[in-house]
Amino acid sequence: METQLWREMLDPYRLAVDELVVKFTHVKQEYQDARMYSPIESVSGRVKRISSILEKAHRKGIDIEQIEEKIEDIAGVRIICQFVEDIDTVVDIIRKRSDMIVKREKDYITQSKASGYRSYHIIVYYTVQTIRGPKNLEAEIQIRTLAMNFWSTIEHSLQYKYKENMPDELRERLLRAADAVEALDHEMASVRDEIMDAQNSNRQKANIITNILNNIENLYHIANEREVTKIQNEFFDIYKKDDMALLKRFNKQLDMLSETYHAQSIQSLAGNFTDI
Ligand code: 0O2
Repeated sequence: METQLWREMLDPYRLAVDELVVKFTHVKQEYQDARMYSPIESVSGRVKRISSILEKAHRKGIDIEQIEEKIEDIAGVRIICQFVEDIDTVVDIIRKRSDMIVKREKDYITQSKASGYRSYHIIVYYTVQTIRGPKNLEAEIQIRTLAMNFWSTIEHSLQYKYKENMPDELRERLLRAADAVEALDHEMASVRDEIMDAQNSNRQKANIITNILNNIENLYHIANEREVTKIQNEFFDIYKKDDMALLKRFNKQLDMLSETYHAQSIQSLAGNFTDI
């Protein structure tokens, strides 16, 4: 196939990957805006390289005309989660969406591959709008934990290096590493609640500090400079004490003061701090 024809064929896949990455990143954002723990840690995507498409077609005995029909991962999106439990939540989110239809699911987590590879794959039908009209195509969504991703990235580069000739000893080491990854995920799951609490309180602290700094900045424009400097120094003293209760009380007082000046920070106006 000529380069121009490849480009024409791959263009809608590029659009699909871009759209899907935006959509899943937005899911993460929505959780964060609602101040909830996000089951999505990060999202990335890629369109399969022509050389990889050709290699896969050759490996699977697929004719060039059947590439779009038979290769399901020309468009690929990867969703990384912190914990194994989060994978189920993400799978549910995908199943419930109306802008993608699940074609099939491959659970390599309960049934890992012989290589030790673990991940959850969902092949979806997804429609993009192009100047030639709508195009329905397939995309593969890989969902895995940070630990699974670490393993598979390393193993993928080794596979690339050795092709079919990976030394047995290395293969065994990778299998042992895969077991260690599974144990790590299991161990992390048992402290998930504690980790989530810690992350939530870090996020809450960061939000309070942002709110305080916004309020101080707004007050600088309208209030007496000496008074604002005094408030700022007071904030630094409290900040150094690293006491969450003091920080919350100071934030509340500053919100009330700012309200009298009509200088409340946008975050507190949006009701972001109703429970602090
Ligand atoms: P690349 O370079 O990542 O694009 P099948 O369902 O078996 O008929 P397919 O497409 O081979 O068809 O399915 P499978 O096995 O689910 O593989 C799809 C993708 O999952 C692979 O794409 C890899 O990205 C990833 N994958 C599968 N097995 C492994 C593995 O053992 N190690 C690693 N690191 N990744 C794996 P490609 O096209 O093989 O590769």
